[in-house]
Formats: sequence, C-alpha cells, structure tokens
Amino acid sequence: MKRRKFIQNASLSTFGIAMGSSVFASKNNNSLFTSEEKKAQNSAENFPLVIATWNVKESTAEAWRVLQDGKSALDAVEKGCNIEEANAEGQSVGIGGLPDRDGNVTLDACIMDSNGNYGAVVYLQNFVHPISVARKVMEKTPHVLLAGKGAEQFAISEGFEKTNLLTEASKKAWEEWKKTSQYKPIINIENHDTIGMLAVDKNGDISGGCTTSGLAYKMAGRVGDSPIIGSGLFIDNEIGGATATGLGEEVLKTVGSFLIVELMRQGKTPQQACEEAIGRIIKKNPNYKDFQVGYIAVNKKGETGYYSIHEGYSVTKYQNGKNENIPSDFYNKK
Ligand code: SD4
Repeated sequence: MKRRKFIQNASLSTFGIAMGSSVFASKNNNSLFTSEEKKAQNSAENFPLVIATWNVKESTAEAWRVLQDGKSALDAVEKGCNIEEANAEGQSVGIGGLPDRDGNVTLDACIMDSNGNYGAVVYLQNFVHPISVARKVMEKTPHVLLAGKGAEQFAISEGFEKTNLLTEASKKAWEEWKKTSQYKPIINIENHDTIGMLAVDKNGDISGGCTTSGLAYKMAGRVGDSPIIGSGLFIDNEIGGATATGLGEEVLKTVGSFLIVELMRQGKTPQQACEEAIGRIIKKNPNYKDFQVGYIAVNKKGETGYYSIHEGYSVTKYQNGKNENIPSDFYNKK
C-alpha cells in the first residue's frame, strides 16, 4: 500500500493528543467546544467528513449530499446507509442479504448520535431499511433495542412496509450452500457492502450507523456485533467514533468499537487505535487466519484510521469534496 497514505492517515496531531479526556471532561456534551475551539478544529478543513466500511461510494455520496444540505451527521448516516440497504445486489445488507441456514433474511442495525443516543433492531425480518427503524426506536421509544417480532410490530406501527428480502440470487446461493451445509466464515465474503458509516458534520459533531444481514448461513436467531452498542458501533462526541465489519463474534468478545474510542481518549490516533483493537483480537484468538475483521475510526479533529486482519478490506471516504475507495492496511502479511 500506499505506505505514504497510510502514514499520513496515521499522523498524530498535537490537537489529538491534547484532547485527552481531562481537557474537555468538565464540559457537557452539547457545549463541549466553545465557538473558538470549534473554529480551531475546522481550520484543518477536515469537516464535513463521511467514512464507511467497504466500497460504498454511492452511500458516502448520499451522506455527503445530506451534509452539504446543512443536515445533521445523523441524517447523513441514515440516508447514506439506506442506499446500500436498498441495493438488491449487495448480499450482506438489506434486500438481497444472504439468509440464515433456514433461508430467512434477518437484519441487524443500529444508529448513534452525537448526544450519545442510540437505537437498534436485531433479528428484524421483511423490512428494507433496518437503520431507519433503529432510528425510530431511538427517537420514539423509551428503549434502545428491539428484537424480532416486537421490532417488526414497531416497524409496522411506524409505517414501514413489509417486503420479501430474499432475492432470487440469494435464494440460489443458499440452495447451493445447502448441498454441503458447511459453516465456515469466508474472508471478505461481505463483498464490500455491509455498511458501517461514520459522519462528521460541519460543526464537528459525529454520528454513526451500522447495518447488515449478518453472516451468511448463520444459525437461526444469531445476532452479530453490528447492532450492539460498543461492538459494531460507538460514538462519543467528545472523542470520536468507530465501527466494525467482519466476524461479529470476535468484535463482540473484544467490544471493539468502544475499545477504539477509549484508546483515542487515551491519546491514540484513530489509526493506532484501530491497529490495537485488531491486535487484541489476534492476541486472543490463534485462529485469526480464518476470519476477517475490519475497523474504521474518526476522531474529533476529523482524522481517520482503518485496519483489518487480512488483505482485501477497504474503506470509502468522502472528504474535501473527494469520494475515494481506499484499500486498508492489514495485519496478516503472510
Ligand atoms: C456480523 N459484522 O453480523 C457482521 C457481518 C459483517 O461485513 O459486518 N459483514 O457479524
């Protein structure tokens, strides 16, 4: 890679170090920064910014457009993720997602805003836009997470329309799989579409979303990291945000996204934090050669980081008017 880019990406800013927890901890979330402080951050011209897992340029373009309209980072991640959810060709999210072993497409999604609010749905069936249902959970219920039938009832009550999510192509793939019924995570099977997205609006406020149909041919009832706060996604508007893709079980066991945000709180750059979170998985699981995990992170200054276990992971970043798909550096160099 692109070593130079990687190093640039990893570059430690003095601001990043200075913004360790103690500097801002005494201020409340909404008024974390004075307008002078906000101006100082914006002088880097890093905002607005959108970054997402995999090659999802249409999604980042939509999120960017929403931000250009002056809307919030929360609107941007929801609308950006909606694009991939509605893409029937993407086989790891929304319509067209690969089903579980019984042929059911079950979706997990969550969303988190800059005030620390969070909403999620797990094991949701028959709706194209789980991230939008998750947002409604966040905004309209006293809860943060709804599962299965209850989530479905809630979605109907909010006017979401039921849709069959199993496309012919995904049904065929499942029927093919049934011939051997071998369950083994396939590295990069996500085929660049399960989407974790982080957005920073022009004021420097951060939101994130994560939406997936989960692992192909999972056991019925299996829920991964994507909808779980701290694992598939975490935002702390004082510090930054992180999101994950890949084998959710490994992300869950290490609470990856929360870990990354906490590492940034301690002064690590987004890049260093992503590398350490991948390192934590590798240290704990000697079978790391058999599965993929990838992270992205952004800090309060709009610096980004990304890292994975294996080659093949990439991120899409829209910043300074440029929408780019960028291969990620990775641990397993063989
Ligand atoms: C899961 N992490 O359900 C998700 C799958 C994924 O790219 O992200 N695929 O484990």
